[in-house]
Amino acid sequence: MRMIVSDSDSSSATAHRSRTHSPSLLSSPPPSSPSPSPSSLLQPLDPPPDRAPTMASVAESLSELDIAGGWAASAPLGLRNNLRALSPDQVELAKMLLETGQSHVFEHWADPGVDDDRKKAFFEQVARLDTSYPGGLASYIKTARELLADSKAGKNPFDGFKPSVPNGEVLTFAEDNFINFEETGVKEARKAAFVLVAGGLGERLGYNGIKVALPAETTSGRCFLQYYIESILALQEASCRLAEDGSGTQIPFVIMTSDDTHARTLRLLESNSYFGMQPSQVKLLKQEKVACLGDNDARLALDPQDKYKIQTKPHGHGDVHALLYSSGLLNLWHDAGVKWVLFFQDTNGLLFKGIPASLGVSAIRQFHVNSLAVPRKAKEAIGGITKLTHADGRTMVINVEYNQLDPLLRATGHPDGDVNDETGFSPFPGNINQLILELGPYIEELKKTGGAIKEFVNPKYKDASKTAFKSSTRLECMMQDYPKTLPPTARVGFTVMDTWLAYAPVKNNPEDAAKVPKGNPYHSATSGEMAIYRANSLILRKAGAQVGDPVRQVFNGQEVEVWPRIVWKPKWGLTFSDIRRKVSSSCSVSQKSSLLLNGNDIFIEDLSLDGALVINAGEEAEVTVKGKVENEGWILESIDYKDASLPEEIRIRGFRINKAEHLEKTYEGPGKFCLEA
Ligand code: UGB
Repeated sequence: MRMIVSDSDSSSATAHRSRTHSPSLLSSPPPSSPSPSPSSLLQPLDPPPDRAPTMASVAESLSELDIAGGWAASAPLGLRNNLRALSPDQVELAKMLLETGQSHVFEHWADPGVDDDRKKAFFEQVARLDTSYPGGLASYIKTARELLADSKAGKNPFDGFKPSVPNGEVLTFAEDNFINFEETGVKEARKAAFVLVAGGLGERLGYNGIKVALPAETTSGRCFLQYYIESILALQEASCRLAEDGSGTQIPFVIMTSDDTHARTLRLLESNSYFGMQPSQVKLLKQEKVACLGDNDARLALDPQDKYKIQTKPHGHGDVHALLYSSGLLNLWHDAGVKWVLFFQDTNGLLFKGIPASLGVSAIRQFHVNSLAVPRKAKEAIGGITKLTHADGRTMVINVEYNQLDPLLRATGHPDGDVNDETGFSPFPGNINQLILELGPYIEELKKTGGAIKEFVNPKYKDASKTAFKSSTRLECMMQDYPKTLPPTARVGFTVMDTWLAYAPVKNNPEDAAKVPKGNPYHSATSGEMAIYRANSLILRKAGAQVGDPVRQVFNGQEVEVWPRIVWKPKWGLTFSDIRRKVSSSCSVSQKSSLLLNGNDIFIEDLSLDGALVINAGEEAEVTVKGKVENEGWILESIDYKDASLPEEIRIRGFRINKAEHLEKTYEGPGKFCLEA
């Protein structure tokens, strides 16, 4: 199915600049005919025959635009010489650029007849930048000028606000209230939609592919996207099973992509049959980049390789709200009975372990906004959830980004800034950027804002005079800033969970990770994988199993705990109650072991494992596992991340698995089976 949200009539040759946000919205499977891209809004040289303006109408439009005198008289020569070759729309755009102080973009323009294709492409790009930003390019430039002036003046964006530690729901895994919240969360899941923001390239990670294609761990080799989809499907199945009316629901799944990630994300889905999801369940929304700014006057930066092109950079994950709103999906979901929208990021392999309980918190506490959080180490590169109280009495509970928390604290009577307290952690819970929004109030808010999120600018100045930038900058926005415009009546809360359970992102390359201050998390591919083994081992321990203590090993210069490599399909263990039902206290798994559970109804009874065991069970196979399994197992071997003969996804971990020996059993079913070793 193809979804078009922008007004397709606006693709006519004579269309005037639209003031609505019209993103490229692509659904999956890909449309059979090409989507109208914003670039099709302008067709100066070869409009379709039925839309082709006549010579007389062009002349009329141009005279209306007054290209002979007025504004055009003061235009740079490069533009003036080309004016008569431009379409009325292009003239309009040129005028807007001059009015917003951008005449420099035309200064080097060649005479008519030279570089005409590049000039056409220039206007297509300007039209795209104009239509894809709420309020248009002029509004972008105006905001940029204001924010750059604030930045130069060193203005604190939180001026007048005092930070304090807010109250929220703090959960401890496996306690009774955690189990109750999980149960409620699973019931609610059939009324949820999931949104993954995956437009970022992950430059910090130094990986050339898209991050969602990286294996979350290398024991099963399951990539992040597969893990997310299988987890959503597991929730869908469990939730529908509990539905009183017995109705089946398909949980919608949106992925926000960008030009950097779109094609590869689609390819990953298609070449893996959407990892078991119905293609119609998945929608890709592509965010556009925004124009770069070269100086404090918000003069647009031209691409150093192509003077007919404006340099662009990503606008940040905050785009997701405007994209969702303008796509029309939110209303469709609302009409279909969806109540919750869950937002999440691209590389957290523990993500879904915290989802059922936090969705339960949203439902029971009736939170319009629920931010998931973990205890935060001071200076850790995650935002802090903070209560801000203004001198005039206004308050809000909001994420203060990691680079802003320290200056804010110092400016408000905390001379040491962002430091740990006596618990060894920052008093501000760490934002892991998983948000649960209640759909009804979310739609109401977006009707007012169109999904526009308060932006910020972060120029890197050449020197203390703050008059020049080291490189061009741009405006950015963050999805967690959504609550900033909410009224004080909005129910904004958060849920804190144990880090070991819910948060292990993969963001840093090996060299940077190795330099992280001692005691702070590495957030690397190495630590992300080890965190999955640790969480699964700790969960099995909580369920009663005896799981060997970890050993400490160094990979890629990072010292990590190596626990047994226990991995299961999301369907096997969606909640703690599920897992407890499937594992008996008389089983044991030694540190050197690997246990891979590829099935749903696998019951671990009196298993004693010292080696590697793989169990594959079909949908209708119920397998009970008993006895002693001993073999050489799967051994972790250190590798050098600089060894270019190895694949990048292995190098960034610093180890590979040598599958020396294992026992593998497969049960297709239907039926009951017993593996008695
Ligand atoms: N992303 C997009 O989809 N589009 C963009 O334009 C940019 C990013 P980063 P960072 O949980 O660890 C966030 O770069 O700077 C996607 C929070 O702001 O990984 O580490 C991208 O694909 C911070 O408060 O974000 O900071 C990825 O999925 C803290 O919570 C996601 O956005 C931190 O994450 C995040 O991009 C964290």
